[in-house]
Amino acid sequence: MTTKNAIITGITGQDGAYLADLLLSKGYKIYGAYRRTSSVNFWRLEYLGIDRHPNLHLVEYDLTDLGSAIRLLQKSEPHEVYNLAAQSFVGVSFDKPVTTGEITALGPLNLLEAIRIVNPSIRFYQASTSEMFGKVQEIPQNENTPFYPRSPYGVSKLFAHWMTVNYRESYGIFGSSGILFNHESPLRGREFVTRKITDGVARIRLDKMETLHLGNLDAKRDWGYAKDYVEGMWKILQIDTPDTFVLATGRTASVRDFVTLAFKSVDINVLWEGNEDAEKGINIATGKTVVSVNPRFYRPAEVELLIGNAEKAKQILGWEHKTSLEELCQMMVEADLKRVDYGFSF
Ligand code: NDP
Ligand code: GDR
Repeated sequence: MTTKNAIITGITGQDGAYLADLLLSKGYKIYGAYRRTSSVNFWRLEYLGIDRHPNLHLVEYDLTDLGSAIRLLQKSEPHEVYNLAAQSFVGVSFDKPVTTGEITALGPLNLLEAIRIVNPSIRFYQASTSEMFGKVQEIPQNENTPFYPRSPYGVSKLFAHWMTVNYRESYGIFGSSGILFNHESPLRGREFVTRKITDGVARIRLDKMETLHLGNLDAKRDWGYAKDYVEGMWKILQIDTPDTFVLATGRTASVRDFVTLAFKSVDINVLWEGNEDAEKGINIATGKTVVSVNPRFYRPAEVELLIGNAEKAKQILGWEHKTSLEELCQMMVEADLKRVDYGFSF
């Protein structure tokens, strides 16, 4: 068991909750940094049963304020800082590019500056993303693949990624980045496509909804399980030298594939008809339209294909994903069937 302190920003998000659970099991004292909102948002910590853990201290923090970052470090004296907070929804970043830049690009810089001022020996993890690869330059993507982000979110993350590298090289700060490919779970927000699908499939199975409306079904993603990935985040900060690592499964699937899989897990077989803007998914047994494409969900610029090569993480960290896409999808559908059945709103 460790006696270390760690700060997790974005503690109320999917990864923040799983990482807190992991670090608590290792004996860490956690300072979970969250932003002040009018209603509390700790449902994921409650879901995992850690919201009242004696080693979890929830502290208010404003990502966009340098003074707030400095006070957070002075108060909690961390050995490690995991920066998971971000405006993380790609679609919204097109509508709110400035806000996204302030939070997702400049937020991490405030933390790096605070580390430089308060205690340069603090280890820093930046939540970088496969969205930085954006437009396909090569496949599979690894740490040496050129970046070409396709959204204000991707551009903001790329700024923070290079700042982490720059503070490492300029000031010797232990700043590491995990370039994580999409990772999902029953704790995923419902605005993201996998959870939107598993929630929709559960509602359709339980006759609470007729049709799931989606955007681009052709986009391909490398989807893993969030719980596997937070283990990789921790490993990235435990080695001797700060570095950058891709975490991915090495398998890609389209949104259409994920929909088909999710329906299949509740014994609904889907037949795809039409194409592009007019594509529909039909329940073969009933003839009902269960999926319909709505161009409202298209993005101004799309990332068409992501597939990662996590060989470096395997060699240096001993990290590999453990959960298959089928297991992940099944787990998410089952969790949503229960939630819809019980009438839970999260
Ligand atoms: P979530 O969207 O679930 O969580 C984001 C967190 O950031 C929430 O706790 C949110 O708080 C917090 N946040 C947002 N804006 C602010 C702000 N202005 N000040 C303080 N906190 C803020 O994301 P994930 O858990 O899925 O992802 C964690 C990190 O990893 C993010 O940085 C994301 O961009 C990155 N990432 C995620 C991947 C994935 O597939 N999940 C892949 C690669 C990178 P609140 O609850 O109040 O909204
Ligand atoms: P992404 O995740 O943009 O990859 O970012 P998201 O689940 O939002 O989209 C994945 C793909 O699905 C397509 N899509 C839809 N997406 C949403 N949200 N809703 C729909 O109805 C829909 N229909 C089709 C999208 O166009 C896209 O191609 C996630 C976030 O967690 C980021 O923070 C993280 O950095 C990356 O993953 C890796």
